[in-house]
Amino acid sequence: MTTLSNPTRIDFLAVEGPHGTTFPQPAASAAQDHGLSAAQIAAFHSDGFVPRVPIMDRTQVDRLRDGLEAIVNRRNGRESELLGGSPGPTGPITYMQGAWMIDEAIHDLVFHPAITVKVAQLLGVTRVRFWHDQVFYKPAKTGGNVAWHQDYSYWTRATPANRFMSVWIGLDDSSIENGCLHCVPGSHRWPLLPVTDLMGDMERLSKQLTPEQVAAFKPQPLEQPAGCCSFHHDHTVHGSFPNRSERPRRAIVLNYMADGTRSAAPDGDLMPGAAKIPAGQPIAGPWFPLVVDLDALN
Ligand SMILES: O=C(O)CCC(=O)C(=O)O
Repeated sequence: MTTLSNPTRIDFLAVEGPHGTTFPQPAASAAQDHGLSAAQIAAFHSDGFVPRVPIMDRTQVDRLRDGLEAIVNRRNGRESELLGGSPGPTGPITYMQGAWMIDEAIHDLVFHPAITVKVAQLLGVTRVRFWHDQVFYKPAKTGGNVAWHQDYSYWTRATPANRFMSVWIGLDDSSIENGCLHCVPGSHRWPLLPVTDLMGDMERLSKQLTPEQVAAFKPQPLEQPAGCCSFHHDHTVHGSFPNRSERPRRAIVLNYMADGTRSAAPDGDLMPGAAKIPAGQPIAGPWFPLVVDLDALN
């Protein structure tokens, strides 16, 4: 168990970069060290995801686990600032948004170059902004499934599509037994499917698929050690099965977008509590910080 240095009431939204020392920024010259290989980038474009990418060491994993457990057990003290979901335990999955605003290490993970440089590469852009965070915490034995879905079907208030990247970060070794993430290879080329209830049953999406999509529906389990992440495209169909194991399966998901992505929200509301961004305007500001600028690093 590491010691938490999480001073109360730091306005993390005002801190556009790491606040603590868990995830230091590299010297500009070292940024290239964080890139993916050509084979990984090719796999992403072919499959719509890249699994098992190491991004942190055991000390960093422990610090994130401690921060997450403090929130889930309501020891953080700022749980009321969470945006969506609940610190739990509320059901088969504890789901929340906004943990990055109340825990220093989760905040700093958003800016971790081992993630952000790769996101820029996969999106084929130099500047990337943060979109939002999510926690999917499946407790031992009782953790439930996450129904098949495409992320962009939830994000049509921002435009255009194909400019977003989801990063699934495991805080535990994840396996088929404890409900690892599954992705459907090639589904990033499918059109946008209707929204399904994330906590609904796994059969729901199949009713929306064409016979060709049903034939191509071959989900791949993304088993990976704690401290690794996977990247998936905003149209990649993904989901996960229940946790049947004796250990939890905890994950933080960070969602990013290419700089220049615009609001398409008729009322300007992109995130509860955030300043409104009228439809047509670029998404920017403290809720959506710039996390990497490769031109500035090179
Ligand atoms: O953690 C899971 O099982 C689901 C994650 C997910 O839906 C996502 O990364 O968008």
